Amino acid sequence: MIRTFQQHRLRESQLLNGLWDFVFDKDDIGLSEKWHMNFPSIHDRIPVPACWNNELGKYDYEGVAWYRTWVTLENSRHLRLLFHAVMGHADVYWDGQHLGYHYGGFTPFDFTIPNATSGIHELIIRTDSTLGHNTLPYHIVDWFHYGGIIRPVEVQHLPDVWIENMRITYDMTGDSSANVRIQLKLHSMSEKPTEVPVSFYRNNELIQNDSAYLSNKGSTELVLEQAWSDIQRWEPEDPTLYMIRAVVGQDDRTDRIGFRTVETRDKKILLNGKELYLQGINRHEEHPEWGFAFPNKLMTKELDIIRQMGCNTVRGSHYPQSEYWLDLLDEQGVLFWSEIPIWGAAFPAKETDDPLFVERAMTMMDEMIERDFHHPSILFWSVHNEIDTRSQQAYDLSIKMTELVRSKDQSRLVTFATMHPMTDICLGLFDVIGINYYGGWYFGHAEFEEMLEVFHERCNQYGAEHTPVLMTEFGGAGVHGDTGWEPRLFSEDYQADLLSKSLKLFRSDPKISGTYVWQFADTRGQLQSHLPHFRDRARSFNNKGLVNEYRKPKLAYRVVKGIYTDQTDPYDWGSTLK
Ligand code: ADA
Repeated sequence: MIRTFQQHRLRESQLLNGLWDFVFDKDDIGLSEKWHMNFPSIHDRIPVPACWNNELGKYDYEGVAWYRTWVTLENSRHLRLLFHAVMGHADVYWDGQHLGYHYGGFTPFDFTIPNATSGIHELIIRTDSTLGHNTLPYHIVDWFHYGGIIRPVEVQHLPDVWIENMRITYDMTGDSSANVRIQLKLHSMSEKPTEVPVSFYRNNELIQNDSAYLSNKGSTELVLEQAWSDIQRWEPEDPTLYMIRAVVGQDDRTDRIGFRTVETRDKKILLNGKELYLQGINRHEEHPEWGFAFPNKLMTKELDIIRQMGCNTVRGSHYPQSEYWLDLLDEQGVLFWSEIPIWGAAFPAKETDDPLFVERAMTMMDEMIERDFHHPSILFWSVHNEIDTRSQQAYDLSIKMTELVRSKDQSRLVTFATMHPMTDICLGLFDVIGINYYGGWYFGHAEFEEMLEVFHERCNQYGAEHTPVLMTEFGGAGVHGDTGWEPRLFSEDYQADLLSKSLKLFRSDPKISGTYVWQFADTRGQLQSHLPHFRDRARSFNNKGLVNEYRKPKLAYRVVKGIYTDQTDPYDWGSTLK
């Protein structure tokens, strides 16, 4: 399942999950040898979706790899090939023909093939996971450089007229009323002009019948505007959702929305007009056995663990996470911070204005918003993490990114995470400011107080005196199982103590609207024996998780749970002891 609900009832779809032929192209000779027409006869087989690094003998390969599978069609059909996520560069070939190229990693892309003939078709993908100076993320980054087709590949069968896009927007006009707008983008692959019936449904109830006329191979847009007066809002404690379905001739599409407002006032974030205090964690969608191809089953358990510890929010560090995950958050009323992988701690300012990098960043942001626009759980679009926001280049990039986000979506808050809270020049550009600061880890804990004082003053100077502030990263490493009588660095005890003190400090600052502990689970780091980066990461993991990489709790989990749930007994976690 890609979503927790069925998006199409009429449109047929086949998932190409399974074993694909696979070969590394270490010397990058595949293009000149035309592997898209002559796939090497000696090859491996590898699961899709998956990261190749989790297979034996392939752990640290970064580079070009080729995949092949076959698609059999009983009859001639129009097809849509939908790639939910391929790491890095992807070139797609259908029966030897180049269908197109996509750069990215965590967002979907697609190709349509009108009148694909019946029979067996060869589908080949050339991927390249190499990170460099203008990739997202930058090549020096604190997570493992996984490669591969990490999310499903779908073959959809399209009728002549199909729904290319559905966009639902609304303006709340009262507590339980809204003006709703459903916009359809339709496309025809027919040789003849066509008229098709169109119906709209809300939770399976017909709300409008209409029709659309399309010229031969033409496109059109159709808009339905209605005033609804019986709405229940999406609230964290009662996350009411509405299924909106459009049926156009023989095609259909369902999406799901929730009605809510989000705004800021005097340093506060208001959801449905009520003040929010955010209690959160940072979550990488990563696991040592699956890499980024995170299984749905584990997401359910992960969310249970996160909710049980009293979180009402998750920061999706540092890239667009699975749609399935976002669906779960929508259903359970957990708020989400979503971002693209501009990870800047080691990203020199002078490289952040590389035109190719900027173009890729804008495209990825655009694709993320397009994909996730309807999720009520998403409150924040974050445009970058820890870039050098003391520089003019970062300022210019922030302007471009915030303009893009605001032009696409005014129903959410635009934000970023700064690692330079005392010297940042971009503070005035955002709706919300996130601070990443590692007092007690990379420097003394006492520095938090001084930092916050200088930072709050700086907000006044930079026109951010009313902007809400979140502590988006803080914490320290605790190696699972390392406990003792003294709070040594890297012990569970030190980590728990540090988080407890930090949380108490932030929670007593009325100018801070919430906290995201770094991080939920330990994650693989990118350590290489010949490179200097991240040498303090024991076991080649970032050990700042509240749970280890297999989601086993550390002392810090119980301590943070105690604070977030206001419980005196943080060990009360559903024991079955009689
Ligand atoms: C940064 C970064 C995280 C992680 C963290 C750390 O703030 O955003 O991805 O690398 O530091 O553990 O140092």
